[in-house]
Amino acid sequence: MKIYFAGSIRGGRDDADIYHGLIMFLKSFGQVLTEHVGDTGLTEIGDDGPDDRYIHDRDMKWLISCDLVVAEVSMPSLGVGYEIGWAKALDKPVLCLHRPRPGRPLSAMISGCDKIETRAYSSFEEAQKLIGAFLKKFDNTMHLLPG
Ligand code: 6K6
Repeated sequence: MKIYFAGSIRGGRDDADIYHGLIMFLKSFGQVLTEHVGDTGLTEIGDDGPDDRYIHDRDMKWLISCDLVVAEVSMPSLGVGYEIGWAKALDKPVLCLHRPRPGRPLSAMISGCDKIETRAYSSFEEAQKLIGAFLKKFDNTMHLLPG
């Protein structure tokens, strides 16, 4: 199973540790195409990596080839919103995880879309359970996995 994980980069890296943990968990179910999103050394400024067109075109190829998308959307990010919109248009299953915060409601364009599964969580264990339940619906080999 090819999993596309989306999380904020230039939108801010405050949640990088959370992305890292979620990606490690997702890797027990399949290939995470976007493992770099959980790189805790990556800042929103970046350095001398590939140029923006390269990043966009490579990520779009991964998005087109993936089986499903898991996004952590607590930190608003234009890139993550763009990826979710494309994933929906491409008919990919999408799970959006967010940690509700007073005064910071999730965009209505995410929470109001009936084709996007949006779930609130407050602990890592809760996020793991939500991911497990989501993947179970789309991966008929999951019963072969440990745990
Ligand atoms: C490093 C630091 C700044 O820029 C970089 C390299 N950029 C990216 N590398 C890989 N994926 C990227 C990069 N920029 C955006 N993305 C994709 O968009 C990822 O798949 C993320 O899910 C999403 C983040 O978008 P922004 O708008 O928060 O950057």
